[in-house]
Amino acid sequence: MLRLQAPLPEQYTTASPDELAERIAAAKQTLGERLFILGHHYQRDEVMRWADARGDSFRLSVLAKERPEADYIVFCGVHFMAESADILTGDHQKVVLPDLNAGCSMADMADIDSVEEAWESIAEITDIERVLPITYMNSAADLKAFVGEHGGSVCTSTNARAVLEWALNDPDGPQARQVLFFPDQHLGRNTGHQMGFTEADMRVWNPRRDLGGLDEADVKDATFLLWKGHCSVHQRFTPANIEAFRAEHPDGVVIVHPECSHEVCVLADEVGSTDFIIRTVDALPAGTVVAVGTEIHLVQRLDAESDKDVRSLDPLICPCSTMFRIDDRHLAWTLENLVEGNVVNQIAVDPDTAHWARVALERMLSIT
Ligand code: CIZ
Repeated sequence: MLRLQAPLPEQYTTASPDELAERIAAAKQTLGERLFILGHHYQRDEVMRWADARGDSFRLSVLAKERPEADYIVFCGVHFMAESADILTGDHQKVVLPDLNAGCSMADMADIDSVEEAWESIAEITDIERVLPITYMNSAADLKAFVGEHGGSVCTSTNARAVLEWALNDPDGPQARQVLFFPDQHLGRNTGHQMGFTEADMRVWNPRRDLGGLDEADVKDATFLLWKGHCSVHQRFTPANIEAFRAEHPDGVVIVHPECSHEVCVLADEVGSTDFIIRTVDALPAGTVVAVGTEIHLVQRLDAESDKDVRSLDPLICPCSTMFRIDDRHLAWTLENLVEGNVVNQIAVDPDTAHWARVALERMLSIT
């Protein structure tokens, strides 16, 4: 999706890191309680040092909601995260993304037109009342709204299993026969396996092909229709990375994110969300060598801030290039504009979309 960030004025592009740090500190002090800076786990350190709270996308949005005194929520993350914060916070709060080009390539792999088209195609050949749409938190607000309107739920990488159990197995839940899960096929597949389903119960829906590239029989039979989307960072990790690490560190521990492929997840010692990874590393004995399959800034921070030897599962380093767009220059520009009373890069979700997206988010909260 094209989101155009205007080039920054020269005073920001030419400033030294020290100068930028002084200016950010001064603006932050001037704005005081009116400002709340959120730092996603994948942010670089030069940005993270200014964050009032660190966390994953959902936790940060909830923290913003719990800070009604903050007029400005500066979300150092990516576009869908700022949208979620806008959906959950009060009308008087303005959510700002320091660089509009900080999108999420996975979220962009499912757009509302393709999802509506898929839904109509599925409805032509199955009982659509028994199909439930489930979207990962990492999706645009209009997809969350679609899900809310069609009785489904958002899920995070922490609660995907609970949400899918509710969708398919809970006697008090919707008792769906099938789920359309988007945009990350890997989270859907890994969670399905955890629940005891097999590949035979799953089909990948390719939005670029008629009927998702599937036969009618496949669409009718599959319990999981998994959208053909992926995270460019997590998809890079391979079974060969795990074999190489284990050969060098037989006592080492491998922890990966559920956005990694199923082949990688079955070989890992532990699989879980960013919060899970942080807690798991924390609980290991000091000195343990740990290979982590997630975004490199979180891995490096875990290494720097823990007494474990934490390294990337892929020695070739995997940064999230869109997260990386947020830097101290954009942060300084954003904050100094706020001091002047100019709200730049506000992310505002229209009221109708926000309403239905909130329904899907609240459904998730009521399940988990
Ligand atoms: O939802 C998030 O913040 C992401 C990107 C992953 C996670 O596991 O927390």
